[in-house]
Amino acid sequence: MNIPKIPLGEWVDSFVAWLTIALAGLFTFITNFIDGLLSVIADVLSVGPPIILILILTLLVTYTSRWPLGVFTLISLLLINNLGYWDSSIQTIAIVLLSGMLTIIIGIPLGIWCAQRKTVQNIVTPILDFMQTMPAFVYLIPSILFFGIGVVPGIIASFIFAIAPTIRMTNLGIQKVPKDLIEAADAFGATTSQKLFKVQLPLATPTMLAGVNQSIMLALSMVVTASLVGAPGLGADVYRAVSQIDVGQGFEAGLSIVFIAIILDRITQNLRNPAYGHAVKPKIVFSVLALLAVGTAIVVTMLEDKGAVNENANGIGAQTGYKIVGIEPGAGLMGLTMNALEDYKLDDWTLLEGSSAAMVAELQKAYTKQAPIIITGWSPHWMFSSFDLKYLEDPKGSFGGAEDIHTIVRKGLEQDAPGAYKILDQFSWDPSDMEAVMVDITNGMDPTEAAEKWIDANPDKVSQWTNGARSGNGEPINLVFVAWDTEIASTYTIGKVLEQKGYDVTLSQVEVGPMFAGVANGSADGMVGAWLPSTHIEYYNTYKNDFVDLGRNLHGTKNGLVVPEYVDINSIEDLK
Ligand code: PBE
Repeated sequence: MNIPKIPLGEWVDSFVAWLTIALAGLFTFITNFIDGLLSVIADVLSVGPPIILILILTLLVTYTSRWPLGVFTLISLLLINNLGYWDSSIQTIAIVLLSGMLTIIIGIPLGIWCAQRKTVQNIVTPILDFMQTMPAFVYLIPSILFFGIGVVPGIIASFIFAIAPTIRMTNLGIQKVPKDLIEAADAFGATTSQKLFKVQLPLATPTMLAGVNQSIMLALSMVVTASLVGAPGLGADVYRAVSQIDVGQGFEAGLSIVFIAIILDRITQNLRNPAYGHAVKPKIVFSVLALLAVGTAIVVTMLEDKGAVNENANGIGAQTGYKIVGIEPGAGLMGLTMNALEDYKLDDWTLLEGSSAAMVAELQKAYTKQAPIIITGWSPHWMFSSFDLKYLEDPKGSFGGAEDIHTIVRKGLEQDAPGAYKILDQFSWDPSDMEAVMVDITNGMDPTEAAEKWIDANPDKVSQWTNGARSGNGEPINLVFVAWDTEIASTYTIGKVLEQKGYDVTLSQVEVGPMFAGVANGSADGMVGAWLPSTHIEYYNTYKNDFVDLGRNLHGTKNGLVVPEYVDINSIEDLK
């Protein structure tokens, strides 16, 4: 059959591109609104020393779910604090609370509407099915374009993923109200809203709350995913641990998530029938809590406004919210940037963690609006040819000078596949070669095709790499790489050359830590993306006894803080 590929992806692409522009105002409004709300919630939760919130939560859990769980809450929160995950936990709780609130505000009315109108239910149900089964990662992609990186796209993606149970259970709860009660209400001449508020909702509340409880749990399960686009909190701690292969940190942060899940679950489950509800009326408890929260929120916002007046409103810091847009938490560049923040005493600044792709999306967005932005950048990179950018001067040398990229292979590859070993050893090219491949990929060419195109155009270079190398006989070669534009270009190119020489090549995309660990423990055959002597020195030193360093394949890379030309600063010192 000869049906051409339906350009579904292209259609979605252009639709999203159109939305991004058409609704830009709305998206900015939503972003600012959610960001603002979230920082108020986080500020309220972190007013005073941790012990205050710990005690409040302990009392609340004791009240809803008996004292043994109260004791558990006290101990687990003290442990979280002791391990150093308190601030992250506050962030996570704030994110989950906000997603939960949005779920209730939007989900319950929708659920009621579904229960009242069959047509609405028939339309909403398949949409909910779709929202729940579409991998949550997928929502992150348009979310970044609409809402920029940071916590907002994470909250939106969690919200989409988590809202279904609230809608479904509200609908179900109302429909399950016995027919005869409705008939009795009708017989007494109750209006639709009287029926709803006096009969249906009270009877449906337990089911609805079960739905809200599930939504909150689903939102919590999204925290790690959301950290890929820059949401802070325990999820980011877990993601960082994965990308640096830090087993201990992964366990501690994971355990903190478990504790918070148990606490939130027990509170929301027993909200309606608190264990000690007979001793103190729920109304009183929840009113006091609400008053406390609102009161603190008002005080906190007022104090904050005062602070804002004193700041230099025109400085680059104020314009960018003291944020530097970073990339994957494990990247060497992130470590260098943290050092630079220290070297230049830039304590007010935060470095956002996310991914290279999210960083570029953010740059693209700012650039179209000519908005100020500071990113962590490196060359070679196509972004320097697509945008007018400049490196900020680095008089203290925190980012080091020009570097090399090394090829590293596993021990034993030389014996197992001498031809492949020789090709990898002889692989070497210039930044301009790499850039040529990168530009094609950015312009939409498939990486494999871009690699082939470069290989066809540069037979001399390629024949130097393959010179004297024995052809393969379908031996498997597994190359690992991180999804940085530089490494995509180099890995696909050398992979293609190996394939043309008769090897059965697999390319596996991984995080930074696993890239080094994989070659060191022999589960991968090699990689061509070790930036030395500074960027990856820590990974290099950790694993250097367990792999073979074949030396450099490229010379002349650069790392640093990068801004568009239209941003009016020239040096990292100007950030002060
Ligand atoms: N980079 C690109 C990597 C190395 C390649 C600069 C983003 C890093 O920072 O680890």
